[in-house]
Formats: sequence, C-alpha cells, structure tokens
Amino acid sequence: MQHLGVALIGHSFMGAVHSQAWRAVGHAYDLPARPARTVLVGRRAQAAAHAAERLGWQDSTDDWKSVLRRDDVHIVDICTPGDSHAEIAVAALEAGKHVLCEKPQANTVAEAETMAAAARRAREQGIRAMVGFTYRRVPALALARQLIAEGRLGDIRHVRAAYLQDWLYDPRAPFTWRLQRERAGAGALGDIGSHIVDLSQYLLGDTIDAVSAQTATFVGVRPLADSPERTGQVTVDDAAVFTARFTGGALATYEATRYATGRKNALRIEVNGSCGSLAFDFESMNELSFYDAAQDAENTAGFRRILVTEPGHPYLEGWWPPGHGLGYEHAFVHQARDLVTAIAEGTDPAPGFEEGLRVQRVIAAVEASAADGSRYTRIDRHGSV
Ligand code: SOE
Repeated sequence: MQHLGVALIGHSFMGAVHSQAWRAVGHAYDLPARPARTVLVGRRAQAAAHAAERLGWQDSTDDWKSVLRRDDVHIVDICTPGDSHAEIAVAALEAGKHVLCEKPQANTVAEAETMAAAARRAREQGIRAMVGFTYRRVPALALARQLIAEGRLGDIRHVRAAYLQDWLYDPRAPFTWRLQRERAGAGALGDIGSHIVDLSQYLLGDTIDAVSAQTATFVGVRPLADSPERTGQVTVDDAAVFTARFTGGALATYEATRYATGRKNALRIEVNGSCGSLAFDFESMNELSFYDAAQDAENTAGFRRILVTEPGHPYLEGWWPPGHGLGYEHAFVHQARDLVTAIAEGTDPAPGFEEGLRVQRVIAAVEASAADGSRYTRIDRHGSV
C-alpha cells in the first residue's frame, strides 16, 4: 500500500477541517493508498506544536519550506490565506509534491495562471494539483451533476445561486485578514462567491461567458480584535450581486454576502431546464429537490424531496445506513478520498488548477464590471414616468 505523507500548512478553521478529513478518510473508504498526518506547519512553532498535538499530526514546524525537502512528505495541503497560495503551491509542485490548495486558488488571475502553469509542468512528472471547492462533493450536489449530465433537466435555461452568511452584519464585528485585499484578494466575492461560481460551472459542465455586477462595502472601518480602540480599513467587498451568461446560453444570477442577517452558511442553488429543475439548500444538505416535468402528471406535479443518503448515491458507500445524514466536514473527507485515489491511479483530480483559474477569471470580471459603473443603467428619478 503506497504511503502518502501529508504536510498541512495552516491550522485555523480550514486546517482543522482538513485534519478531520485526513483522519477520517481511511475509516470511511478502502483507499488505494494510505495518507498519514505527517507534519503540521504554522507561523509560530509553539502554536503549531499545540495544534499538531490536538489535531493528530506526527510532527510540526514553523518553516513551510522545510517540509518540501522531506522524503516522508508527498502531499502539501495549503490552508493559508490566499496571499501565500501561489508561492507555496509553485514551490511544492517544483519540489515534486502533490498539492491540495484551499479556495480561492489565488488572489489574482496572474497568480492563478502561474499556479496552473506549474501544475501543467508537474503533471508531466505524475504530480497532481487540486483546488478545494468542496461543495461539489456534497452528495446531493454530486447527484445533481449526474442528473444534469444524464439530460434529466433537458436544455439548461437558468442558474440561481446565493451564498449567504451574516458574520459581518454587526459593525462591531472585528477586523480580520479576510477584510484586507492584500491578504484575501477579495471579500465575499472571492471567499464564498468563488464557491457558487465553481459549483454552477461544475453542475452545468459549462463556463460563464460574461457578467454584469455590483459590489458594496457597507462598513469601511472595523475595530481590531486585540485592541478595539484601534481600527482597520476594509479594502474588499462585503457583498457582490451579479448576472451571468453561460457559453451554452443559460442566464444566471448570483449573490454572495456576509450581511444576510440570520443566514449562517446558506448556500442555495437552483437550476431550471427545459425538462425540469433541481434545487439545493446547504441548510438541508442531505436533500435535493427535483421537479421532473417529463414524469409528473398534472394533478401530482411538484418538486420531490430526494433524501440523498442511499448506498448508491455519490460517496454514501463509505457512511451510515439510509437517513442517517452527513455534515459539512464530510465533503472534505470526499475531497481527500478523491485526491488520494487520483494520485494512486495516476489520474487528474478535479477541480485542478485550470478550473481554479477559470473561477479566478470570473471573479476578476465581476470586479471589473462592478468598477465600471457606466454599465449599470441608473433610474431617472426626475423622469415623467
Ligand atoms: C467563510 O467563512 C467560509 O469559511 C469559507 O471560507 C469556506 O470556504 C466555506 O466552506 C465556509 O465559509
């Protein structure tokens, strides 16, 4: 059994979730290779050692470059803010390490292009790269992709996607790195908007061709967490709304916001086609709503609720009996399974860095459209009608 030593870089929220995934993946699935939590990397040695102890990693260091020289490290798992993704990913690929990089892939298109080029070169040596758009691996959404690919919705006309959070609705919420352009690249648009852009392109098997957008920053200055009398300047979007046209002709609407008061992590997507529709809400993540125009007689027509927990549903062979349900972390376990399988079988994991680059291009286009306000037709407040 091939041994795959993992080096985790970053140990905050994403580092903790990825640790859970690396711990659980071998319990849930019979894998063609065995991943191990070899070394955890953090900016401060003592905090990294404490996190390694708590999260079950064999070793820890504050020097990310040192893990690239280790023969017992085969996968570098990047869970840091976006401003370090490109440097770490390119160095890891060039050192012959497979790379899993959290989303969004980078903070700019140029960085994402550099990563995609490095991945193309590394692929010639059998080295793989993957970007962590995990919602593709929620079983209900993987099933949605299957149904659309089978033609059950017919020609796709609409996508309606929203990713709603509310952790910034209160102006007293403290300043964080996610509100600094140089650290995060973008705000809600890059952090959660990237998920619904990737997810919609994945579900349709199509790409966005053009966008028209508005973004807003509602609160420009926030108190620092460690000294509330001092403040930080917010330099990213708090919310983005945009329309989009797909290459295949479908029209789409998107909303990504951190001000949807009361919505904690509400990712919602609906796809309408000429033969039916699909709808998903992450707050009911084990369910998929399906309207089959071809099958429902007039007096029984309606959306049906598919409980996506059957053994034959995507990824469910590794889990519990029908109806027992999965959670947020399971998509990360599925991500780990698919990466390990791709590495062992010598195939390309999806999404790779080319797909991550496509998402980055959409984010850049949304920001360009929002900045070019002239494309937004203002209402004539003093008109005669
Ligand atoms: C934002 O708060 C966030 O943590 C995203 O960064 C993750 O990608 C998403 O899965 C949950 O929300």
